[in-house]
Amino acid sequence: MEKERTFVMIKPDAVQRGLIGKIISRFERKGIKLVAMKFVSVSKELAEKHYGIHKGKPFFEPTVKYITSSPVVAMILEGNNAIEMVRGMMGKTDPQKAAMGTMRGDFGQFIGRNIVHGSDGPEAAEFEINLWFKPEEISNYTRIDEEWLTE
Ligand code: IDP
Ligand code: MG
Repeated sequence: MEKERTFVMIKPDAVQRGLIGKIISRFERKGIKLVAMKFVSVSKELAEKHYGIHKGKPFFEPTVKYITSSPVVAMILEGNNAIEMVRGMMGKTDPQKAAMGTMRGDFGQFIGRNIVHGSDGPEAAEFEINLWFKPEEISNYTRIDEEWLTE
């Protein structure tokens, strides 16, 4: 399995509902490594770039409004197969359809308030990491449990 980095955002609804710790805790207990993190009041410009591929879709404007409505926690997570693993932990886009046990399934109710974002593939991960973080904001380090996470 390949070591990957992915961009994750704890969205405004989760920040407002006091779920930051619970969400980060799920990534920690899974053994995914945090390599960058910051609390961000998102500008309209950044939100529009982040959701650029959805421009023109009916949910584009409301989603930009949602993401800029309150601060978010932006993170880069690293681990084996991290992109797909994080998507799996988040669950389907619509919390009504997301399985129980996933973050969206456990914490959310509506597609327009779906708790968390994770890059959907390697290209998106690269684009989003570069959009949200400067290289010097990323920490390269080894966690003491890393050798116990793989065979
Ligand atoms: P994803 O976040 O699971 O990758 P996308 O289809 O990429 O889902 O959509 C990006 C975000 O836009 C969603 O997470 C959600 O916040 C919002 N969104 C997507 N579809 C809808 C919708 O039908 N109604 C309201 N918001 C939506
Ligand atoms: Mg997406």
